[in-house]
Amino acid sequence: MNRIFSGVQPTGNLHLGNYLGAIRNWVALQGDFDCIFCVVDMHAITLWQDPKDLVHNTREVAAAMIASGVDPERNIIFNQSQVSGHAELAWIFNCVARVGWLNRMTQFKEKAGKNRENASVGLYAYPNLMAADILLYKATHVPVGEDQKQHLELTRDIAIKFNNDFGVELFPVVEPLIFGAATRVMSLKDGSKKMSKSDPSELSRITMTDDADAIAKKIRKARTDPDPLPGIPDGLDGRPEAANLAGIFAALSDRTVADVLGEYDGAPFSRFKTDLSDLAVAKLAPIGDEMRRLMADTAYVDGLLTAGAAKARDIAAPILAEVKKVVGFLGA
Ligand code: AQP
Repeated sequence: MNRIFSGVQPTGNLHLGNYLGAIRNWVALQGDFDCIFCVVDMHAITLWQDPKDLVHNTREVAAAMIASGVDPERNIIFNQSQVSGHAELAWIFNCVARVGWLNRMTQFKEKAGKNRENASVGLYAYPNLMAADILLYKATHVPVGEDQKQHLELTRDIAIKFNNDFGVELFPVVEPLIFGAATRVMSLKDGSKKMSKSDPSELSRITMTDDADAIAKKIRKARTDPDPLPGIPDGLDGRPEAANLAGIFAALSDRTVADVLGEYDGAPFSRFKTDLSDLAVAKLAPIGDEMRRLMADTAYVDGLLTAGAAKARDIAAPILAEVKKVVGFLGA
């Protein structure tokens, strides 16, 4: 069976983009793939994290996965730092990837901002660790949102270069799985920016733990333009905020954007937003409630992550041993 690896960073404010772009798709894929889902805490510390928050947020991501329907019995769920193979393989990949490749990564440029000299080395090498996460398990498919496409191309480049350099066929060339009506959910306050955990405006994102009132308020206050909704997707050209809300509606209702627009052709945003808000509450509030229930049982969540890590280590160990032998590390 083909294997999936995917992860979410425990950096707080888990939002609708993380849900629609990643976690919800994982639920759809389980059963068809051998799945490994990871709370990537080592990625999180590439930007400063308060240690207490990191523990809380690690549990919260695990709870979000389970509450969304990822089955911890059928799939492996664990946090990255419990499996040291990620760091070991990342070091080898630091020596395979080229500085020029990393210099082209747009996420580093965005996250480091103007103060690039002061960014952590970890933030710069982040894509190498991501390649290690995936290839440590010889995963063949990676479900992600649009924003991770460039990093996945780098993972493919690293796998190909490693195989070429050492004259082996060790790593698979991974395929991204980017699907659903909302592969790039945008900020509710600015349709040109992706919805993100680090946006200073709470109103820019719907979080997975927002209650019904918060969801309704954020949708009501979401930025729109003065025109009514168009009847076909072409009518969304040049209207990023309208396109975003229509995409969210389609994704949450498992319909196409064309279908949704067919229903709301010419409707004012006031009516559309009321219906979107009811839909979002119906889909997200039960997940939020279940997350809160799971978060109250930290022993259960922690036990599950530790058990998942043991299973992940069992898969990773022979692959890492094979890599070390190929590289020429004595004792492997
Ligand atoms: N806006 C989005 N739309 C669709 N998918 C998204 N993802 C993130 N934002 C969107 C997908 O969620 C998964 C986990 O992302 P992550 O937590 O590892 O990192 P991120 O992309 O850095 O998340 P944020 O929210 O954008 O955080 P900040 O603010 O720190 O930059 C990935 O599959 C990602 O594609």
